[in-house]
Amino acid sequence: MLNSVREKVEEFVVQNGIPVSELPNKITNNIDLATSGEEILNLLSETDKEIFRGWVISDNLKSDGLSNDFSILKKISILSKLIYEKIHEQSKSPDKRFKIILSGCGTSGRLAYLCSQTFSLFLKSIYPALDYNVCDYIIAGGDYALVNSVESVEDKPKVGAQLLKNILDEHPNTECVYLGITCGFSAPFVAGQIDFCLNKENNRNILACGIIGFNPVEMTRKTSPINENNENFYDLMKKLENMERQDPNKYFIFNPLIGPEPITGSSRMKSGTTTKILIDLIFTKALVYLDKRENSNELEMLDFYEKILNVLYAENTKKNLGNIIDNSCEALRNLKHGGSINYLSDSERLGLLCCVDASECLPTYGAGKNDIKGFVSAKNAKSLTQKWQGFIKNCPTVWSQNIIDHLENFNSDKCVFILIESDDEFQSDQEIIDKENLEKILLEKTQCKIYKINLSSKNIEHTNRIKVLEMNELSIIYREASKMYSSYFSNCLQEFTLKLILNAISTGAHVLYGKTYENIMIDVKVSNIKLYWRACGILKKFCSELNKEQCEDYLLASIYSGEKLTNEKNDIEKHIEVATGKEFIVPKALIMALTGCNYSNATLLLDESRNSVRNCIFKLKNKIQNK
Ligand code: S6P
Repeated sequence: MLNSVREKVEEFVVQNGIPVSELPNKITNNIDLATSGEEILNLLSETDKEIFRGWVISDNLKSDGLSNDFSILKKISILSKLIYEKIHEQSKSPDKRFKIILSGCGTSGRLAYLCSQTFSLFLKSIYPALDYNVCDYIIAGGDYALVNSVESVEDKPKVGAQLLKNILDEHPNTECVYLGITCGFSAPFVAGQIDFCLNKENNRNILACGIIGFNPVEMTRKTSPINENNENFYDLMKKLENMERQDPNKYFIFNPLIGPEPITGSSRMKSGTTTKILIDLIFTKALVYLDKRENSNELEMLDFYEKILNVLYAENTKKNLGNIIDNSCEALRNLKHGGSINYLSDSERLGLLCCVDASECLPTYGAGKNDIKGFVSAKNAKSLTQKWQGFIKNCPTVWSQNIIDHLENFNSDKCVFILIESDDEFQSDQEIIDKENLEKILLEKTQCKIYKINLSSKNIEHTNRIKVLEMNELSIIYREASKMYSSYFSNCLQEFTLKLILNAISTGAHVLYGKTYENIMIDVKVSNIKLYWRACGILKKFCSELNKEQCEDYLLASIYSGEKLTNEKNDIEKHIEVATGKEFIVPKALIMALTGCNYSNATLLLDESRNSVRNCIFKLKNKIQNK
């Protein structure tokens, strides 16, 4: 007999056999038929609401959203109290060192970085004597992966465990809270770290070990052994679940069931947003304890996020933001005629979000490195912190050099420039480019379309060429958050706002451009184990008469360009190696599976549709249905 809502939802997911993180979302099933940015926003508004209000599975079944998942809220409270006690203890006796380590791959690692920086900097501002970052981060692939895709390291549990060990070794006698993030409960990199934490020999300085993800534990990945005992991620999660039951003050599984992503599997969206909210709440609540304020209420904090959703998806904003999405899509349609989408911020914190969103379009939508870019404005690269200088060297989508040197890149009316206006407290001592001057030059010397997104407390003037996305209610919300909690919380809310806006622009522009079929990005790159199985899942979804094995065979035929397979079929790592860098693997496999044609003919059919995967599949499906 199933009692709780959670049990019923979990049972549904397990019976269905597909993890929530890989399911298509019913709300956005027809997102590829949307004809405007505003229509896309209507859909995203519904899927984002699921984070707070729950995922509607059927007329009788709905999961708890963050706002009524009391077991998760309770865990937030316990962990934040522990963090508070340790920070407080350290502020009294500085030799008692304490560290929080956030870790993840891809977007999860990027959020680990962002959240750790915002929190550490804030702590330094209230405890000037702190001479190290209380909150540290690990990202698979190192800092290079902050703005580049390095999907393959995700599959390496030993690398994950070693990096965690390195931090612990570097800080002996430091008590640590470890929080791993893997939205799909699928990244072996994070599993390796969980395995490390659960091992008694390593456990001495680990005060707490937690994981964030958005699937039932039962749906944790069961393939890929993680350790010498041949245990897989699922085995470890079962252990963790057991330990959490026995010691709920030390072990934590944060896995609210917020429903599938608007673009199937794109965990940078809802899951990334929810990850951020969970971490924001844990840290904000710890700060409230430190401040000796009245006890805080998580529901009241969540209310701030929902208020922001309401502002973002209000009719007026939707119209203006929808317009930015439309023009951003136009820029993509005109890539050959100077079209491009460019974000710019003069805050390191928000600038990182810009660069991250832009760089995620490469692996998510197969975007080219010039299609969508993030800029951090500074007079010259040298004035940025060392970390940023590293990014610039490594990343094609981050430009911080004097933009004026690159004016020729914006000299088309199809090029869109989106300036983020903020009054950021954390600006470092970088030399900020004179924004008015930049605007003047953009206006006088280029033809690009210019938009401003106002996240500051000031009003900004609209002009003929500069359109402003003004959301006056935001500054009231931020101010209230700062007054009731801390300026840290208000910064978290600002990051949340910008993340949603940028995700909507980049997703909306690519979907309108025709990059998805239904809500599925078919042309997924097969660059790690998760994506290999996702590719098989896509084939299965569109060719339901085939069994799993046949789907895998079509995928392999495409990876090996129709040649006979000479490697072991179960050597997935080898298949991924061969697939890396190849184009249109899944679309070609799908064409072969749908039509029964060979690899060369699949290539021809795709060519005939000018590589528009959506058009090709659409035509083929119609043909098959009309037979
Ligand atoms: C998803 C993004 C990926 C994931 C990464 C980690 O939109 O492109 O880089 O963040 O694969 O996934 P997970 O499930 O371990 O958080």
